Amino acid sequence: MKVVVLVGGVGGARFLVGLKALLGSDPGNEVVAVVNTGDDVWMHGLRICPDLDTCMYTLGGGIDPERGWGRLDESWTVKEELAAYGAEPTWFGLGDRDMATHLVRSRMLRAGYPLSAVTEALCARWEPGVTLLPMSDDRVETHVVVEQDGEQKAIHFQEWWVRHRAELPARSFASVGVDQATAGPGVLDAIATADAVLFAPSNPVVSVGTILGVPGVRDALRKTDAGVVGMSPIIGGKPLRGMADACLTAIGVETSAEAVGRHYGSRKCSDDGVLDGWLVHSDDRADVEGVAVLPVPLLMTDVDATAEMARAALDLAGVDVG
Ligand code: FO1
Repeated sequence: MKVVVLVGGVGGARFLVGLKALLGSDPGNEVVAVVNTGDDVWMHGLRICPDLDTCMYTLGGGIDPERGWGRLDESWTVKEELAAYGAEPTWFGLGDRDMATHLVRSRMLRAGYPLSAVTEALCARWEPGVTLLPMSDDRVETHVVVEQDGEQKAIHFQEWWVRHRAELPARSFASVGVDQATAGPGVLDAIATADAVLFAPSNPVVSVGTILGVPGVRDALRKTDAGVVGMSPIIGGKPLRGMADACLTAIGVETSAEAVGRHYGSRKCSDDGVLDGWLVHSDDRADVEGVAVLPVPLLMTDVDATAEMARAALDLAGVDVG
């Protein structure tokens, strides 16, 4: 069985751990993660790919579980030395161990390797047990139009997210480069040949939303024979982690499981919707026309709980895991 998952960062990686635990034992099962690269950024001459690295480290056992990003047992000597030179940005935490990933990636990119080949090379070390596909090999960067001191300006998503903790009101988001981008190698084919396609409980605007914006992805989702099922990242009207509420507000979507389900829309009853099913947390309710809504526990408290969530999603997608 082939399961394709659209994922972002921390929440998406946690979900993949549970899905891998559910399917991992059977060698006939394959999990393919289409990973958001809209958060990617050049810093200090290095290409940083936060969501790819969070998935790779989390599945490969190198993640710092508290932060949800970067490496376990990290040190920050290079970061301190950069700050001593006044080398901006000083607000972005580049750990010494993490730096090796960015050095290898940047060297390969400069040598002409596409991001998908770089990711494959890095995963040869980490062995995530899940195929990680960048949503695109082309540069697609999320920039945020914010209001500061009475004027509007666009800043990189990482500056908004990390430096300003998403506290500057976001007026809109732009996926810089998306119109010229093509879906990464294997992405559209994986969606077309999947037995099920799942949307991880990732940020519906800047993670899953960014992937949906890559040319061809939305069409592939509307055409695939696979069941397409999402999971709400909003529980009880709030995001569990991160700042999805600030992102949803910026695009005029209410922060609720129902509103996000409606935002993704129904494959059957709308001309651009992508869902057949939508998991909401046990105590939440949602009515989404043309979408089968199922209340189940969505708290990824441990691997078993996450595996049960994955089982419910696959079941709703019409795939029997046994
Ligand atoms: N998030 C922070 O809140 N502060 C940081 O200093 C930070 C550094 C960082 C370095 C590498 C990396 O891969 C991720 C990093 N993140 C940091 C997380 C990142 O901003 C977010 O995880 C994603 O972009 C949103 O999913």
